[in-house]
Amino acid sequence: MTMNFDLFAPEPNPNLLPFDGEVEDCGLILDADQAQQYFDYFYRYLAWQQDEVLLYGKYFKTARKIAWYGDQDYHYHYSGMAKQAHLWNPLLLALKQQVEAETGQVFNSCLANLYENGQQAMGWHSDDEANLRSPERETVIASLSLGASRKFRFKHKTQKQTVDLMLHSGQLIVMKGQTQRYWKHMLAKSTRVLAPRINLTFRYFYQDAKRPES
Ligand SMILES: O=C(O)CCC(=O)C(=O)O
Repeated sequence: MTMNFDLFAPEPNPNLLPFDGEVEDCGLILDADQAQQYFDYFYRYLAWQQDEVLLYGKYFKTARKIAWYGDQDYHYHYSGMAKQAHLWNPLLLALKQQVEAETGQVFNSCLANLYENGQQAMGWHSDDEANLRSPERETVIASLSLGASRKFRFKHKTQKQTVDLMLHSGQLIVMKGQTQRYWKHMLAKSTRVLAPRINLTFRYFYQDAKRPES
């Protein structure tokens, strides 16, 4: 069964998921002008670079670009790939503080994604790496959209349930509780979307997490 949250003017909703996790839709936390100004600035000034992913034993550069920022120059090594966070850009830091005030959560990093158009997307995955988990604190990821509206989807890992919603410019959702454990998410492709979109995912990164692959 698919639940569809396709409202054009998103209303806050405390939980979009039917079970096994929590995705809070905080609605629009920026008005259209603010969202556009942030979009224009981040599009121009964040340190965008193509991401590299390992698929079936081969490295690929993604079409979408990423930029990673944090309280420190965190390092992340995964399957032979090394990534390093930049120290906060001042405007991104101000927005992080606004998101912290909206959500009551603390974040120490932000992974930004840039999709130039609807052909650029992100496949099914969950953000359940060891560096995002702690026995003391549940994984909370706040995701802020800027620019073109895009379809975002959740799929339960063992049941047939899916949940779809449109993400609009200025809209904030928060993935928390058991969401990363039981659900995957993805950003769908669309031939109709020609405009770019930036997504900011505010996260808490544990630099010293023990990972089996490190
Ligand atoms: O662009 C989006 O909304 C999805 C981003 C995402 O899934 C991620 O950063 O893990």
